[in-house]
Amino acid sequence: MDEEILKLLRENPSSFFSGERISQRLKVSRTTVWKRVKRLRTLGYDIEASTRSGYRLIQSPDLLIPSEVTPILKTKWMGKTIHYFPAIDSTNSKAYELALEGAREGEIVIAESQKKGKGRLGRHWFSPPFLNLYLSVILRPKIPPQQASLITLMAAVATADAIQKSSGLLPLIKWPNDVLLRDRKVAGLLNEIHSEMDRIHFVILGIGVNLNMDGKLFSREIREVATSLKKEMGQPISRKAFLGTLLQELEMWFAIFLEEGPDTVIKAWRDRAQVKGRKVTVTSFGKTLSGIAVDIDSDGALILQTEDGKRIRIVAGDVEYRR
Ligand code: BT5
Repeated sequence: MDEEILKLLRENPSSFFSGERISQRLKVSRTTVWKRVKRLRTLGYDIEASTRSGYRLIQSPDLLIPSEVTPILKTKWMGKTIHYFPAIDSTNSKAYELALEGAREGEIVIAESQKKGKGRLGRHWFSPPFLNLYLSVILRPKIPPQQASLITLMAAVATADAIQKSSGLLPLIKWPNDVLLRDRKVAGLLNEIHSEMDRIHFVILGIGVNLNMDGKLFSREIREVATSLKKEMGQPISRKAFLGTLLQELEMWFAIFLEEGPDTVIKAWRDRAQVKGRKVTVTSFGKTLSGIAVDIDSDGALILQTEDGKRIRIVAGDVEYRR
């Protein structure tokens, strides 16, 4: 109902909408309307109330609720259905559940905070409320499961481009799923797939981007390794505008991936990752290897040249850059 009240108030932003008319349109009592307006105010909506004239929306907070996000979306199909939660365990887990129940490609899950935000390998994604972006997109690409990691590369390119367009800063992608600004992690991606041997049923594309989190708010665990757009730009960013840009980039890069095949995505990834020739230490399935990153191959695996000259293909793991 909050959404409907806001919709009515937005229809005529400069004038008052009487409590009587709102209650008739929504078929609820005037007391209910007043209670809802009070609740919206606690969320940060500046709503003027006058006993004679009714209600008027003065200013909206930067929330990611559908009625704030939908009007600014320029995508064709992505994000047209938004599942919004003020707080949730994990947007990826919710999107997975929805996809199992038949949610369509392009439906998205957004939360203002996550209690159990997921990183890879059971790690935690720090997700405090109302500051950042926690997004999961349901995709149903008709590709074999071996190509699933290319979706991660595609999403990393889209996320890096959204960051660059929104901030003017130049991010760097770190294999396989980090986006860095000045060597610190500003965004992380977690893709989960549901598939059979030769067919993907769906991919959940999970993206966390630190937007307006101040340095002092970072948990101790990540203070030295993480950053946010606000920290790097020195000013806050509109979260809904960023979400709009990110969804546009994702829609575009996903189309490029499906229409042109992986090569264009891999080339774009290479341009934004500059991994070639980097000295790295890789941890993969409990083993640690050092060497020089040679490239990524057509399936998105990292090719490592070890110190004894062997070339090894790494399909999953963590990379640390060495000087
Ligand atoms: C990732 O894992 O980077 C994937 C993160 C994906 C998060 C999104 S949010 C929306 C969606 N729903 C979810 O539940 N998850 C996805 P990984 O490469 O394993 O990195 C995790 C590590 O990054 C942690 O162990 C910390 O060291 C660090 N970290 C945790 N929170 C962070 C944050 N907010 N910013 C930067 N680094 C963080």
